[in-house]
Parts: sequence; structure tokens; C-alpha cells
Amino acid sequence: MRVQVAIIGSGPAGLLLGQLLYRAGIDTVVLEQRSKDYVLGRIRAGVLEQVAVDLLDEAGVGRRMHAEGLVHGGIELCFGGARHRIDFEQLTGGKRVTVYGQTEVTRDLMDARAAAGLKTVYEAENVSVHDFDGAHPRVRYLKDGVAHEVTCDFIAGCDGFHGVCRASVPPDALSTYERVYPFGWLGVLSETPPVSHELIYSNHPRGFALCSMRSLTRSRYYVQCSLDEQVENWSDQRFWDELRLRLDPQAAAALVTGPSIEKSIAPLRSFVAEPMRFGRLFLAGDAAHIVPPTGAKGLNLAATDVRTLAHALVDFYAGSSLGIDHYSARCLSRIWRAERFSWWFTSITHRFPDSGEFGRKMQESELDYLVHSPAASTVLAENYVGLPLDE
Ligand code: RFL
Ligand code: PHB
Repeated sequence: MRVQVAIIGSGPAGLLLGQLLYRAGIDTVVLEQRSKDYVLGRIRAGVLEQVAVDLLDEAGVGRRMHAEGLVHGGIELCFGGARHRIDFEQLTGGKRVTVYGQTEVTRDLMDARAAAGLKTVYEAENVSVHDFDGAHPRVRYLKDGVAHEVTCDFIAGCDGFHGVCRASVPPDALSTYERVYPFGWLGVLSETPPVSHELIYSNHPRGFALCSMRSLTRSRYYVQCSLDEQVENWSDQRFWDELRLRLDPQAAAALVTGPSIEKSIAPLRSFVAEPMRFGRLFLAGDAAHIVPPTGAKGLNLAATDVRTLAHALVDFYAGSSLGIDHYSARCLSRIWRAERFSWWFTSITHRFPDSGEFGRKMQESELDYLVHSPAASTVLAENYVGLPLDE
């Protein structure tokens, strides 16, 4: 098979890139190691910045997001037994975020890809990338035991943190920066109405908690947990009891509980790989960087990487290599800002095992300053809704 761009991974980064390129007349194949149902079954992000919303519109897949997504003009911070609202609209000149699950974004993109008759290979095994340091890269994979080869102009590594693309780059061509946090998030999805109409981020002596949602009838909740915790040890009852303890009395009383429909533990990590281009191989999304989920930036960063890459490839086929030459630097400046925000927001909302009494006092003081100083609140608000694109 021959295509212009071979895309590895059918997460939001790969599928959105495929859709943007399709609309620009550039042909692609998407190679995914998992099944379609497996990809759709992963419960992950929930919050879209306006930039991501605009991009899904540009890709022609925004209809259901506008119909079903929930537009939020703020979040609540909970600490010391009380909640404090951060009003994004007031602090950022009217900016808001849209609550719409990554699963739904993925489904919309998969449907659009199928409707356009574009090729996606699910359950592609042993995907490997070759010759990306020259003009004729190749991708090999097995499907149902049969070997296939794709020749292409470019390879887009949209295969997530554990993917094959970053791992195929010579180690001395790559610099990596990483922080692994000493805790994880235990998440529960339930068919229950959200406890509050906006997200609640809670810093409690028992640990961080987050109340999020997918719709007016479906909730997503998280509690900070230790890294050696096992999902099997968390009955629904234990989860609800723990969550309730970490909320203010009013939210605790309002919490509607029910059977979980998904329960999982995710470790927290900050990670950046530089650069994001190696000849004709580009990394995008989680393949190049990870943020702790506290700032809700992972999916949004994947979307902006892909936006930059799609525009760069369109420019390339129109005769200019400036876009592909600047791809890595352009993405990385935005990525590092999101890394900083996600690290900072994590650091003030979570309980760190070894920060001591002084560290705890610093957190208290920072949260207090944050909700009482319009300048500090604005720093949170403008980062959360998404910094402007650096054109
Ligand atoms: P993905 O989604 O991991 O997709 C990569 C795809 O590549 C496939 N793959 C391969 N395919 C072929 N060959 C191989 N060798 C392959 N290796 C891997 C995988 O099967 C997969 O289908 O990466 P992508 O597309 O870059 O998207 C990134 C986002 O998924 C991620 O950043 C977000 O989910 C992060 N995140 C959040 N981001 C937000 O913007 N807002 C949020 O509210 C938010 N909440 C979250 C999150 C992530 C979480 N977890 C579980 C890490 C909440 C959580 C709990
Ligand atoms: C989610 O709804 O899954 C979610 C929302 C906000 C975050 C992280 C995850 O910061």
C-alpha cells in the first residue's frame, strides 16, 4: 500500500490528524494495535478547551459535541471544608470549556472516518517504522498473521506514551524530561447525576478528589490513591465513602451514588520528549508528552499538536517545508506551558507523602491566595481554558 501519511495509533491524535488531512485532500492510513471496541472502551479525558472545540469543528465532527457537550464557565476549588468558585468567564473575557468525553470525540472521529471510506487497520500487530531518515519511509505490520508494508512520505507517531514510534528513534537523538508522582488517581464512572453543575477540585487531608461528569446523568469521580492500591480492593461502597469524606459537607450530602460502570487506577506522570520530529517521522500527543490529568490538558495538547502538524503537511504539499521544519519548536513552547500548569495545579491540590507540615502550610496559603487574589485566580483561569495559540 502507498499513502502520503501513515498514522500510527487511533487515539484522538491519530484520528483527528487523519480527518484534518482528509479534508485537505491528503491520503492516510491509520494503523491501530487494539480493536475498535477496546479503543472506545478507554475512559479518559473529559474537558475540551475552546481551541480543541474549534478544531473539531474545522475537522467537520463538531455536531454531536455542540448538541450534547456541557459548556462550563468555571470550576470550584474545595479546601478547608468550603468551596470557592473560579469564574473563567469573568476572569478571561468570556472564555469557557466544554465537557465532552474523549470516548465521544473518538467515536465521532471514527464515524467520520468510516463515512468517508478511509482506511483504518485495527488489531495491526508488530507495527514497525523504517527509513524515516530518508525520503521514503515505510511501515510494516501483521494483520491476521499476514505481513503488510506501507510506503509513505511521512509517518505520524500518534501511538501514545507506550507506542513504538518514540521507541524507534535512536536514543541519542532524543532528550527526555520526566517526573513520576508518588500517587495515582482511582476513577469511577457511574450512571448518576453529577454532585454539582461544575467540576470540583478538592484538596483534603485524606488526599485529592475530583468531581467531574460526562452528562447530566453520568458522573466521573476520582480520588488520589497510593501507587500500590489495587482496584479489586475498592468496592463501590468504599469508593463513595472515601469520596464523600474528601468533599465539603454540602457536596457530601448532595452526592448521589450508584453502581460503578467503570473503575480504574491511573498513575500520574509529567514527561516530555524533545524534539518531536526525526526526519520524516513526527511524534504527536501522548507519544511525545504526558501531563498529570489535574489540569485537563492531555487531550487538548494532542489536539493542538495535530493542528500544527496538519497545517505543516498541507504547506509541505503546497511547496513549503517551513511548517514541518518548525513543527517541533512550535509545539514544544505550548507543551512546556501546559506541563508547567499541570505540574503546579497538581502540586497545590494533592497530598504529597513527604512534603511535611511546612509543605502543607504552603499549599494552604497558596490556595487561599489563589481564591482571594483576582491576579492569582486569573493565572489559573487563563491556563485552564487554554492559552492562546502561538501562530
Ligand atoms: P492515546 O489516546 O493513548 O492513543 C494512542 C493510540 O495508539 C495505539 N498504539 C499503537 N498502535 C499501533 N501500534 C503500536 N505499537 C501502538 N502503540 C499504541 C493505542 O492503542 C492507542 O489507541 O494517545 P493520543 O491520541 O495522543 O491522545 C492523548 C489522550 O488520550 C490523553 O492525553 C488524555 O486522555 C489525557 N487525559 C486528559 N486530557 C485532557 O485534555 N482533559 C482531561 O480531562 C483528561 N483527563 C486524561 C484524563 C488521561 C487519564 N488517564 C487515564 C491517563 C484523565 C485520565 C484518568
Ligand atoms: C474527567 O472528566 O475525566 C476529568 C476532568 C478534569 C480533569 C481530569 C479528568 O482535570
